[in-house]
Amino acid sequence: MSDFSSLAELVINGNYNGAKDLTQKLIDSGADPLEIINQGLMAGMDVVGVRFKAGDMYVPEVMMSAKAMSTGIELLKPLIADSDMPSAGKVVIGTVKGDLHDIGKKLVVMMLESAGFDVVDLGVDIDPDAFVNAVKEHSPQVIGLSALLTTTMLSMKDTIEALKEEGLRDKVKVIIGGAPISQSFADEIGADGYASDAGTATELCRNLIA
Ligand code: B1M
Repeated sequence: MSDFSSLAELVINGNYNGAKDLTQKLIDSGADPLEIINQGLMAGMDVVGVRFKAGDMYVPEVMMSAKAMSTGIELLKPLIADSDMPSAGKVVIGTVKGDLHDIGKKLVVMMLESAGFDVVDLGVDIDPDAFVNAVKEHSPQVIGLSALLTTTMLSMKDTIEALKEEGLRDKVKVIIGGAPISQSFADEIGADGYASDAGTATELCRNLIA
């Protein structure tokens, strides 16, 4: 097994000390930092995304993998010029107005960051105007809305309407997710996509940006 495959395996297993040591070893041996990211760390997180989606990995394991990934990234960041740092795109994300649930949303953030997206996490209880302002400020390609309550999912529709009123709807893709959300609800309110879990959300963003 190559060192890159071993690093991917350490990420999959959530072994952050191992991932840190092997990343350092690869740096010391002169390996290209971007190859360490793409063929080692990100390759591992891609597998995590697939396994999580299939129900073969659970939330605490995914969090350990994300920690292993970011431990390696922290060592590599100073070696990579900002302009060389691979970015898959920019996503603004938040839990909608009236809703304080953020565990799942944080998981989506971690998976997106691990996949190379720049993520602006607005937090929880975000009203439509705040989403609109964030789109104006950050110009993301995708905006992600999370809701865990049947009473707050309607705020997703309000947010899409607010984007339309400000003439921003054509400039940004809207994806939605959370336990009570479904594809038919996404279709009903005119969202660009629905993801049932963090791995699918990452795939969806990749597809929408491509
Ligand atoms: Co609340 N809660 N809660 N809660 N809570 C639920 C959601 C509930 C189903 C429990 C129940 O009754 N069985 C119920 C909602 C009922 C409904 O509306 N259908 C409920 C309720 C009623 C409430 C309160 C109203 C309770 C009260 O005060 N009377 C209150 C509301 C507060 C508010 O938001 N205004 C409340 C409060 C809380 C806590 C604060 C105590 C806490 C939240 C802590 C926090 O998040 N920081 C809490 C919790 C923990 C839960 C449960 C137990 C767990 C939610 C969770 O974190 N799941 C939940 C019951 C349950 O789901 N079993 C419940 C784990 C997480 C990884 O999954 O969030 O689904 P999930 O995220 C997944 C996917 O949905 C998806 O990807 C994630 C990872 O795979 N996903 C996205 C999520 N967002 C996405 C966005 C995307 C794409 C995918 O794109 C943008």
